Amino acid sequence: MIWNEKMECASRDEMRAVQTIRLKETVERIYHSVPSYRQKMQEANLVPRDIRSIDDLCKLPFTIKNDLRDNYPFGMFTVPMSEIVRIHASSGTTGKPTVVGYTRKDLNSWSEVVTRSLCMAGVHRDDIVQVAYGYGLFTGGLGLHYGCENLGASVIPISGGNTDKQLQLMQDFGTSVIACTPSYSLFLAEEMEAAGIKKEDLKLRVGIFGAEPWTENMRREIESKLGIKAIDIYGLSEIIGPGVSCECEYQVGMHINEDHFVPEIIDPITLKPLPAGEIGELVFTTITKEGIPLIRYRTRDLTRLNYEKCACGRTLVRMEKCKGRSDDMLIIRGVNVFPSQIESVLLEMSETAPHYLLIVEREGNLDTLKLMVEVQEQFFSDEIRQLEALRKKITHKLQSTLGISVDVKLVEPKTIERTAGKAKRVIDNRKL
Ligand code: DLL
Repeated sequence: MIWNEKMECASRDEMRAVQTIRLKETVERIYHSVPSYRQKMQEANLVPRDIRSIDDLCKLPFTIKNDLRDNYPFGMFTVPMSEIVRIHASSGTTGKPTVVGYTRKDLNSWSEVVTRSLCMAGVHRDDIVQVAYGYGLFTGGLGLHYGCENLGASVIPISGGNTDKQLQLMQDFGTSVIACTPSYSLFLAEEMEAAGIKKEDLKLRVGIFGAEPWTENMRREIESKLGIKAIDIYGLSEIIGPGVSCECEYQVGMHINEDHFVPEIIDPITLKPLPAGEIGELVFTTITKEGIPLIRYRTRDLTRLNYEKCACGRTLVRMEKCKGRSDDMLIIRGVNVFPSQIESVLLEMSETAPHYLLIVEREGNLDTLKLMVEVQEQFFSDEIRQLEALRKKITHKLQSTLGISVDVKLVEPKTIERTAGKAKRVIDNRKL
């Protein structure tokens, strides 16, 4: 089923007309209510009336994650707080998270795009959807939740983790759709095997997987182990959360809800737009958002766009599976982690030196993050108890800053390799 045929199957001209009207409104709104963005436009010698059509989008200045941090927490909101009905946040590049606010209209648009995504995935109102993305500041849980309710499916808001309970409810409630990170779905499959539960014993038929990159090989593995169709869903909290784009049953690219989020692909070095079909950095402009509309937000995700009509009948442009990032953000068990966040924790402590190495592995189907960090000469001790106390302190600080557990290993001063050029801080051994 196509949820909103008018928008999802519009002709290119119709779509561009809608985008033009909405872009102009958005630029007006931001220019008059976000001083930092107005300043950027002034520096580029632009006023809102210079933006006459969607083709003028490329004249506008970019927005980056640091702009949100510099205006922390609410400085980029364009409505008074009395209009904001929900706040979410995701990791920033250092200590402070990136905060986003939604008006009631924003929440409705969000439900709309998630509902469209679920329909693309072949989910319908008779389905029982187990939402195993985290509920909380992360947008995954609540984003999927309201989309399912809007569709009329039965949602089980179990949130992430608690694998035994996940499996129990899956059997007892007859869950037909699972929504979680792709790596967690493989973990569930492993645990099922260990518990002697066969895929034939379950009613699962579709998985809605996103929040982290995954490959076609992983898709095949998930599909065969769980006996389901594995659908890729993409989004980021700055733009709205999950539902920015999603695959349809044909699984050849994710349809972008471009009447809400206008995509561009740019060269991350020259920042110039690239022609359709070339791989580059994905940039989004939100054109319906009220709480925190963003102009030309650089996602740092690398992909390419395909404007051909899809076999499903939708004309919404498709983005390919993400090919990586143009920055150093890692996604560990669905949680965004910047090496710089870890560095700031280490720099705050007098006992550690800013020489460290992060090692990411995939053990079974779960990501693990190991930190090797040098202890300062004067704190390096022969007494194991003291070192263990320091290790625990770092582990605890990292857990509260990043929201995930890190396996900390203290090493002697001057043992981590120094390089003359760019330090290699991260070794990612996952085969993604
Ligand atoms: O991960 C929103 C989300 C929740 C999407 C549930 C899908 C499902 P953030 O925490 O802000 O938001 O992280 C956004 O995660 O820029 C990508 O790098 C990555 N990402 C999200 N979906 C995918 C995907 C949510 N399907 C960042 N494939 C994005 C690859 C993804 N990477």
